[in-house]
Amino acid sequence: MLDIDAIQAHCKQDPTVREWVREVLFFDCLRSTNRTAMEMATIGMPGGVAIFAESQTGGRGRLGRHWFSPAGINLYLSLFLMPHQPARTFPFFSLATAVALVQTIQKIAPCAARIKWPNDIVIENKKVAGILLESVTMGGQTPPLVIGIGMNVNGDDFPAALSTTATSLKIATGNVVDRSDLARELLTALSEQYRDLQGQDSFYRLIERARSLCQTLHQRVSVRTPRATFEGWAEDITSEGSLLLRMGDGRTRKIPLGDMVHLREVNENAPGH
Ligand code: BT5
Repeated sequence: MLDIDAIQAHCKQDPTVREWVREVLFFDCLRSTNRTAMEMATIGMPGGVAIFAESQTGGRGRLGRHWFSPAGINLYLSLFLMPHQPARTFPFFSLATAVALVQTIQKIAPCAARIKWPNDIVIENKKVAGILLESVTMGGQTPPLVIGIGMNVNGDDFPAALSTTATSLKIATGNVVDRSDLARELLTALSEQYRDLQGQDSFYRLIERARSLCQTLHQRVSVRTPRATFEGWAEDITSEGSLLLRMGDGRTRKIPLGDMVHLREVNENAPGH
């Protein structure tokens, strides 16, 4: 079981975490932590809530996809925030979350974890964590933001459909990882990254960090947006967080963070899809 008291105490004591998380809720089993967080958001509850579940029966990925969520071995977390920032900046929270996840893994379970732009964390090309951002419009008010994180920590038994594309920290390092330590470090890293989004040059610094932790760059990729699929050479992450693709005809195309629905390497049975 997660050490609820230790995680709650950490959130009260760490001043940076306190700015973002004022309440931590734990559930044995939820349909989806994101669903619960979105319900809180839509009935107008105040933000600053972290919701953990030991298992999920309907864990969700993007576009109605499912997140495999067995009990007691992994992390399923949603943060419900009211960021006081325009909704157009929300995609940067996704990148900031990815950076925080890699930093946390490097600290608690050192291994070759990298960002698969924009919202997967992979180890040797297998998915160890996924991020799902959700929001709703609230009739002119600042919209809430729900950031869902699923991380495979000590699971080593995946359903057949995921057996070649998913991994866990335990599989990658050979060690059982203390999930409560991981949760505390993660909340600190997330809060630090989100705090940094508020400062001057903040997006610039985030992009620099994301570039250095990103495995998507400098290879051929296929990117599916809601409008079309683009194939090209992933050249850079631009200052707006877009993926810069060099197309076959030599021209470049920017795939905005907010447009990003799906990304996989060309000619590869890539994770997550
Ligand atoms: C994501 O979606 O990667 C976002 C996943 C977010 C899950 C968290 S858990 C806490 C919070 N509450 C929720 O209900 N959701 C969030 P996407 O990029 O669409 O990837 C989904 C795909 O990843 C699936 O179609 C599978 O192929 C694969 N997948 C499912 N479960 C997995 C797992 N545990 N590990 C690795 N890959 C998985």
